[in-house]
Amino acid sequence: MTEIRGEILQALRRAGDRFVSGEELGQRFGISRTAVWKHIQALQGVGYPIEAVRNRGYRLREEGEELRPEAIQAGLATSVLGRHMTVLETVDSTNRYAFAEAEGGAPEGYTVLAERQTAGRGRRGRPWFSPPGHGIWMSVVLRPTFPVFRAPQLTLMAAVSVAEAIRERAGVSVGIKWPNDLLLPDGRKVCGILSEMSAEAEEIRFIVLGIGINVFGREEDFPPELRGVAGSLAQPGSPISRTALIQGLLGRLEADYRIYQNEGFRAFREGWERLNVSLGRTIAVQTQSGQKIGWARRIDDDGALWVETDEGRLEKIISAEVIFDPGS
Ligand code: BT5
Repeated sequence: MTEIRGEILQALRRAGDRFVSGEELGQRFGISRTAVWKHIQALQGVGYPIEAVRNRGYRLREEGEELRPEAIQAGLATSVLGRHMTVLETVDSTNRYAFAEAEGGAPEGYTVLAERQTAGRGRRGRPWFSPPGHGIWMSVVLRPTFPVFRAPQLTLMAAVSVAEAIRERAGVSVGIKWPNDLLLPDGRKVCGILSEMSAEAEEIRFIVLGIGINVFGREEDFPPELRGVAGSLAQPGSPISRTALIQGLLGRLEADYRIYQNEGFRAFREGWERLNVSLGRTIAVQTQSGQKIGWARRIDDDGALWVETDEGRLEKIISAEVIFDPGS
């Protein structure tokens, strides 16, 4: 989002229910009314619900709100997750921030959100594109009592929780690509999950569960390397409130995390299978010991992916990158 577009958005947010005229905005930012209108159209294009009324000006509907802890907590049906919360304007990475806070003793459920990350991270040092106001960049501190080997399954559980919350609160059916991607129906990635752990021997000290969801944003708002690869939830005309989505997410995560602690991934396998878009396809998996091509057969109670190779051998994959339809 260009600097000025962000400023216009902020001005509309501050105006609340009031209409702000194109003239007033133009004067404030030293641009013409036509230029204001172009910026408004661009904001509408990424999904911000802005009303434009002749002779009155522009008004942002409630769903375009900025993130505020009090507003999020007011509608939160959790007892632990999100009860302690920090919302930052800018941070390098909410995962990095939450990790440091957890090391300093932050309690279970402590949640960090940022409007913008300057060094959002994915797995294996990959970057996560997190422009201001466009998404939900969130990290939650968990202090589970289960053993270290079960940590990767938590990411799979979280994928189910997040997918369900997105369906409930944003009305979008996303699919799960093993292990940690959520995809729009057309295959573009709309969410990534990164859990990072601090452990001593077999004991988990804490896990930071990081969730990145693109809410607003058009194709051209993504950097070239992500165009056609990444997508957002909001469409012009069907507003999504990030506050409501965060409330839904935390509610789901808390309920599912409880079940997971008692019953393990087994309790989520069916839900995962229903939402998954990985099984039954030819995939390439990039593991630490090289690339394997095969047919994704099933997922087991431990969350491992079973792949049948050309020679008919079944291989169990615990951690890898999955590439769909290799060679096509
Ligand atoms: C992930 O990694 O998908 C995990 C991303 C987790 C991000 C959250 S945001 C809050 C918290 N704080 C953080 O610093 N991180 C977490 P991975 O599977 O490695 O995928 C990374 C790849 O996804 C990149 O190499 C790009 O190809 C692609 N990518 C980057 N930004 C994207 C975006 N905004 N939308 C869709 N795809 C993106």
